[in-house]
Amino acid sequence: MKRILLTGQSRAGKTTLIERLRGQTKERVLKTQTLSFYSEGVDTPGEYLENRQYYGALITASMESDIVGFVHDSTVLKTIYPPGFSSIFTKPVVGIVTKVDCADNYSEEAEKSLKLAGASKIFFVSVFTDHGVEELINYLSV
Ligand SMILES: Nc1nc2c(ncn2[C@@H]2O[C@H](COP(=O)(O)OP(=O)(O)OP(=O)(O)O)[C@@H](O)[C@H]2O)c(=O)[nH]1
Ligand SMILES: [Mg+2]
Repeated sequence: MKRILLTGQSRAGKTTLIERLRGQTKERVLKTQTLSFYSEGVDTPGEYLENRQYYGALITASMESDIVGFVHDSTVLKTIYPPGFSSIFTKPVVGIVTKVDCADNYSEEAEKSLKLAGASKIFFVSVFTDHGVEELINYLSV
């Protein structure tokens, strides 16, 4: 399985997703305080994307992964990803739109901004309903 580094705003659902990829079903995850390395992926705090001074740490951490996932909460309209952001990484970048089970859903806008940021493929997932999770796991498995 490819090892994926997840970045995205605070509360975007990165840790919940990583736990699912790890086969864990925790009802509650704690706020991520620092980089967390697992064989399935690398979890990062939202602050690493929100504050530019951490970009270097994200780039360094991505060296330990095969692929980078730009995570975007579908319930949030505003994007944090600058256009072309994928170019700071030397690894392929995919987009992951989370929480698609929620009624307030800006998935289309999220897809557009993730593509603009340079994501080559976009996944739509909900860890709560498991929508799209299998597709992501299959993608990471080949
Ligand atoms: N409705 C819904 N909520 C979700 C889903 N995935 C995560 N959440 C909720 O979103 C909130 C934030 O999830 P986290 O996984 O902690 O988010 P994070 O991106 O790791 O946040 P930081 O560690 O602060 O960067 C939690 O209350 C989760 O239960 C989902 O698929 N659907
Ligand atoms: Mg987290």
